[in-house]
Amino acid sequence: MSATETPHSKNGRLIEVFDNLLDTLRNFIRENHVTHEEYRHAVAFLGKVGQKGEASLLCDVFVEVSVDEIDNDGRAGTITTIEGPFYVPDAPALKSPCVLPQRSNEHGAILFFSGTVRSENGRPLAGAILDLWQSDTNGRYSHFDIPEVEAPYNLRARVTTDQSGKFEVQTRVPGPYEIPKHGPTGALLAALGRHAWRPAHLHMKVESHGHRTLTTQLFFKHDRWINSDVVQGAVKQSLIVDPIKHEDPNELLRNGMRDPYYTLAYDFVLETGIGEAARDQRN
Ligand code: MBD
Ligand code: FE
Repeated sequence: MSATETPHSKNGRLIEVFDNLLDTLRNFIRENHVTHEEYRHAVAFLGKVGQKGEASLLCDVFVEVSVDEIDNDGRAGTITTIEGPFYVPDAPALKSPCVLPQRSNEHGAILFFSGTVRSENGRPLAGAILDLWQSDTNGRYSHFDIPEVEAPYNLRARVTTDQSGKFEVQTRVPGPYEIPKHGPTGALLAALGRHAWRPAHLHMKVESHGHRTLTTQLFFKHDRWINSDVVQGAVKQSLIVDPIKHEDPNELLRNGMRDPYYTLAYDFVLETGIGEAARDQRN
């Protein structure tokens, strides 16, 4: 160990937890009398998960909820939920009000998503960043299910709040997401006799100087899968919203809208404290 390394350095942490992980795995093997054939089967499965690029998908579906729970225990402000496998950093930076990047023929009902970002004490946070990402109406994520060259950062943006901490974004209502059936994660779910659907959702990271970054999602009340998310425990009551549908022909005409559209208002509250970057530096 060099002089600058402490027991809290990355290796120190690895050394601290690895033995325990091994103990847990070995106990699991003994308790369940895992056969050598089963062991080989599991190793081959993990190989396929890597080969098909599903490491994050598999882990996020089955275990990220526990990491979110323990890492955000006792946290103030808006409740968190998992990040999932489809976040892409460095999405286009846009100033509110704005329209999320989308294809010229983007399908799905238009959604106006607005709200205020506040601190724990109620103070509106001007210049906060709402980093948004979501699937399209068919449950497809840009850069993953839609090739990046076809639609770079489609339905992704980092939106900056205005002087009063408000944001207003025009996007599309996302569709439910089904984990691909042809991959190992989908095959595992099928073998377990479980469906592979997530209810439609909007993802966001909300950050502001001097506050702890919030990673969460919003879900829709009337979604077919709202009570049976394949990611068990990811949907939380206070994250379920019910956008207002606007379909009165006169109202549409007045607002220059061709088709019915939705509006959604949701405010975010950030825990006061140091942000992720400062926390990393301290550790
Ligand atoms: C998703 O869209 C998602 O958000 C998670 C957590 C897992 C699989 C697909
Ligand atoms: Fe998602």
